[in-house]
Amino acid sequence: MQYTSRRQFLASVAATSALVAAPSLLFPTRAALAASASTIRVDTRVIEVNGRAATVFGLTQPDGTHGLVTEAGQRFRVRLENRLDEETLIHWHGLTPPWQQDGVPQLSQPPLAPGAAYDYDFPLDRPGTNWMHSHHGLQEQRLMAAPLIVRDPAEAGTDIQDVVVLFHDFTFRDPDEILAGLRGGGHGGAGHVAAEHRPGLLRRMMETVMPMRGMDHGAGHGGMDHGAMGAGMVHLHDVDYDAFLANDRTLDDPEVFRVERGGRVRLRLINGATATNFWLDLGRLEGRLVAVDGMPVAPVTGRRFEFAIAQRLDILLDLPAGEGTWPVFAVREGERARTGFILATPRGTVERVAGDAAEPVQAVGLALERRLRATQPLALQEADRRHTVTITEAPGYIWMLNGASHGDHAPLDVRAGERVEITFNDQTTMAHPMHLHGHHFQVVAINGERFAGAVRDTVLVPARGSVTIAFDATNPGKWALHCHHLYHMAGGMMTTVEYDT
Ligand SMILES: [Cu+2]
Repeated sequence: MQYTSRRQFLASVAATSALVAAPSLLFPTRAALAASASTIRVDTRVIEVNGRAATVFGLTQPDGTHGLVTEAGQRFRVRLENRLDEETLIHWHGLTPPWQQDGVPQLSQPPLAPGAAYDYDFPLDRPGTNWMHSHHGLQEQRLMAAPLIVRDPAEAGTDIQDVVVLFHDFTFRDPDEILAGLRGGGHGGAGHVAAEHRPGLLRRMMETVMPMRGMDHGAGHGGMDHGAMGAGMVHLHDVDYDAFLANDRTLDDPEVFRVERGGRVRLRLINGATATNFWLDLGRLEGRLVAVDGMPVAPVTGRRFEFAIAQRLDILLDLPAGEGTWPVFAVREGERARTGFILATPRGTVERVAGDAAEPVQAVGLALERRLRATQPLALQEADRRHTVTITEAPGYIWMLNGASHGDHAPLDVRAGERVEITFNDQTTMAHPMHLHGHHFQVVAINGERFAGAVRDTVLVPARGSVTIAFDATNPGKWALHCHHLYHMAGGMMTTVEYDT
């Protein structure tokens, strides 16, 4: 949670023995948590990426903490201050507030004007690894995203070390220009040959016709990677990136978390990328996945985990006895590009790790999703109402749910108290991470095959496939339901679920 600067880190390495005790010091006491509201300032900050300075956004407390750690049973009392010279609004991804405090501009509340502040106040019933991010324009691409960790008071006495990492995809370019390029607006200019400067649908049609061409972005990104779904070609990426970040850092200068010899670690991992599905790669370690999107699942043991946009993974690690150093990676699907961080014991030697994986990884699919089982599933119940949401795309980078882009959409009709099922039917060549606000849902079918899967808030709907989710309509209001790929959402891929008490 603490974003340590390189200077601070070097200073703390000098005091290695103190670092072993540090985890408990990183978290405020319960009394301190209860005492007062937190302030989160939306501001700019400068980070270094690939040796260049980059001005990005931040969501920072007055003491410099990026994001927020709090505890279930407390109220979420946060003053959000907009210190930018533009409007903004922050969504608390994974929380289930009253709908007016959900942070979606126009739908929940007006955007926050420059210099304005807003006080959020609602109960926090549930622990979980969540995050906060802008829901305004394309601000999320410029790193307006931070962890929002709700700890379980029942775990307060345990000596599990939390390691919180937010992953992101980074570009030096202006996100508005990227979107204009995707729309075919001709913002490419001389010398720009990036894939996204061709209209998306046209490019994808070309790929379908010429599957063996090298396609969009260079190294290791051959046509074979796209065939993972079987029938027809699947398209993975709309946007090229300059870097992938883990807590703002690349593998040139990764964050090093000092861990105890033989200790137990809870990785709280957040895919805060705008347009990148990752494979989480534990390297030489084996871990137990115990929660997705902050909600507990029957443990799944493994070394590599599919990790779609906006999802969270909580992974428990029992470190080997003795000194050691363990890099943990997030690799972009279909490519070798990766980012990561390092776990190291007090005397573990931190060596440089390669910026790219040896081989391109596969497309992210639903192999893991099929294996997940909620430990707190929805009650067994027939659906009172069933909706189908069909996903389509039109030239000009227009993305639609049930044939309409956001603004022209018809809200999905739901009544309070109902068990609702929504089947996402994806007719496009891309997978879409679909996120429902204000509720947790259970994944109950993939491609029509029923099972009682994970309870979560974001699920990847595969290209040309379908996923069915179920939820109980117990939080009346106006809720966004959208693709969490930022450029798809900007292209119209959002509808709403609306119901009264
Ligand atoms: Cu999408």
